This record gives sequence, C-alpha cells and structure tokens, in this order.
Amino acid sequence: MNDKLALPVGTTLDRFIMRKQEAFPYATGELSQLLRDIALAAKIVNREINRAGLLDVTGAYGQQNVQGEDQQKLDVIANIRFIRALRNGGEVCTIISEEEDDIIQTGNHKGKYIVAIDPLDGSSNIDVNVSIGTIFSVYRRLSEQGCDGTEEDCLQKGDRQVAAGYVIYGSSTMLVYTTGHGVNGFTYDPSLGEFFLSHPTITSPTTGNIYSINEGTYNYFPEGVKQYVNYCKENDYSARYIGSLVADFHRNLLKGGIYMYPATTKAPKGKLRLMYECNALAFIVEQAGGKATNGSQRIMEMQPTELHQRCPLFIGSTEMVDKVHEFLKAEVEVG
Ligand code: P6P
Repeated sequence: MNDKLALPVGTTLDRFIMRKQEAFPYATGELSQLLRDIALAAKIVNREINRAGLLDVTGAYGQQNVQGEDQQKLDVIANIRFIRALRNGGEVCTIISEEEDDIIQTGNHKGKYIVAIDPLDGSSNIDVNVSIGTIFSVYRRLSEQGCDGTEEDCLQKGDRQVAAGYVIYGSSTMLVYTTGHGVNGFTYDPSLGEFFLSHPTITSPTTGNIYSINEGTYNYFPEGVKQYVNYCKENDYSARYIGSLVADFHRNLLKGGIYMYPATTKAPKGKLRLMYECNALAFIVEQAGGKATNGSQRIMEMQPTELHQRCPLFIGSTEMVDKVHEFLKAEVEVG
C-alpha cells in the first residue's frame, strides 16, 4: 500500500514523556504525571481562550491581584484550571501563582513537587486577540513528604528547577518545556486533542537582529540600556515588541533576538516576576544555548526572598545579552 495514504501522526506529548522517562531507570513517573497535568490544563485553557469572545469571558474580572493589576476574567479561569489540574494530579504539594497572594497548599502531602506558575501572562492582550501564554517552573520540595510544603520549598533558586515550560496560545497553541535535557516544542492539534512533537531539540541562534523592549519608557531606562537600544538602531536591528512576554520570548528563541525589561526609574526592580516568569524562561533559554540575566547576574543564581519579587530581565541570544552587558558595565564604570 502507498504509505503516503497513512502518514504517521507523529509523536504525542504523552509518548515523548514516557520515552524520556524510560531513559531514567530511577524515574518513578511523578514528574511525567505532573507534566501531563499541566498539558491537560493547557488544553482546557486553550479551549476557553479560543471561545472567549463567545462566552463573555473577556474583559476585566473586577478585582486586582497581589501585583495590583486588574485581573481579567481569563486570568481567574486559567488560575482555577491549572491549580485544579495540579491538585487533582496529586504530584504537587504547593503552588505559587501570580494570581494568589499566598502559597497554595493542595493537600497532596505526599506530593514531591512545587510549581510556580503565571497562569495567563499578557492577559491585557486577550480582548484584542494577541498571543498570550502560561509560564511554569517545577521544583522538588526540600521539606519531608507528609505535610504541606513550606515557604523555603517555594523560595528556591532557578538553578534548582527540575522542569520549566510555557504554553503559547497563538496562531497555533504550543507547549515548550525542558527537564534539563534540551528543549522540545509540541503543537496542539485540537481535532485530536493532542500535543504533537513539532520542534524537537530547540537551539536558539547565538545572535540575532531582533530586540524587544517597550521603547515608550525609553526616558526611564538606565543609560546603558539607552546606549544599547541606540546600538540596535545604528545596526538596523528590527524592533519587535508584542507586549506579551511569552510571544516575544518564543519568537526570539526560534529566530534569535533579545527581550529586555530593565529596572527603570518608574519600576526600580523591573516588572517581571522572578519565581514564575524569569526563572522558567531562563531555564529554557539556557537549555537552548541562550542567556538570561538581571543585568549583572544569571537569573537562575538569584536567591529569591519573596514569592512575588520582581527583577530586571535581559534574555535571549548569548551574544546579544553579552553586548547589552558591555553597555551596562560601561555605565557602571563611568558611574
Ligand atoms: P509593558 C504582560 O503584562 C507582561 O507581564 C509581559 O507579558 C509583557 O512583556 C510586559 O508585561 C509588558 O509590559 O510595561 O511594556 O506594558
């Protein structure tokens, strides 16, 4: 028979996870199950995003989160969906969420893992149909099993992540994750309800000509950042800023580029959150050959002190991050 009549559908996320687990004889399957739980929630959130305009779930929820940001209805829905999936999956004892002031205890006292999550990043873009995303980090608990997780369990450096990933709800929905052995991307086929391996072993170009930063706040940038932005313009780089971190990060990861959200006089610690935005993307970009710093230190070396702490972020192609550091360093030396 002509084998083109029945082309293989490809490798599902489930099969990929199982194959990767088999490569680790001591793996007991909990992390695999956790990743499946995240994928399930992503499928549900994807469905609700795609129907948002029809379900009257666009727009503001009418409350603010701990960040003082107006929660969108889909922020709240996504938060519920991911927390419920992780609670019901049983592998996670404690969750940090952008949408929750305090840590969330799932009641899974035997759960070995902690998850830090931004359930729906960029949600101000929902109503105008711009890509948005979910960002997550996974840590192994430090405390003994058998009780709730502790704040110490939650405030671990990014270097201690056992997995990290993001979902981008865009022209297609993708799940991209790493467990420390490379980065792989899966594209969702809603007709089958499955994620299929579409971007195996993602490696990011060592350089690029795309820079992503909100130049509307140029006047508030540190001098070194201003100098670097001017350098980009002088070298005919392309400015690409969607206002949705996951979308800007994903494009730069695949094509090469740098995303910057510096500390400014208006936002002295930057805007993005260390625990459930910066650490996860830093793990991914480093696994793909890129870099992520706060302007002076590797993101994943930063010792967290607060659940929702913010930090400046310079992330993307290695040579571009190194270049902006040259300008930042010159600023410090000039003083
Ligand atoms: P600004 C969305 O609120 C977000 O956290 C990121 O997704 C995005 O890159 C950034 O903030 C946009 O912030 O200040 O440029 O509007």
